[in-house]
Amino acid sequence: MATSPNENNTALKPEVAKPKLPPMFKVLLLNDDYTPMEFVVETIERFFNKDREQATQIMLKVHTEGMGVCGVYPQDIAETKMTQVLMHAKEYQHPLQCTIEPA
Ligand code: TYC
Repeated sequence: MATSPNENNTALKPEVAKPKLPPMFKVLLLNDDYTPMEFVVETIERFFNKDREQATQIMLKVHTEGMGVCGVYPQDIAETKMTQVLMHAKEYQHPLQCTIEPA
């Protein structure tokens, strides 16, 4: 019997576009007893594109709860922001800590 085309179902299925979202990471600030509140607010404004009010809310959450999320980004951007915050804090000799974790 003549084999019909694609009898074994080997033809490629039409590709359905499935855009893959990159894994996201939270950038967290940690509380400490020494970094001035004003410095933390300015840091959040500068590196996370928040306005004064948003930055103040985040700073107060970190201050009262121990940590808080400044933003959620793809891994390379999250790592860059963490490094920027740590370098900025070091430059001004504040012990402010920043870390990332999977969202
Ligand atoms: N706890 C600090 C203070 O009382 C303020 C502070 C807030 C420090 C947030 C770090 O990530 C931080 N001066």
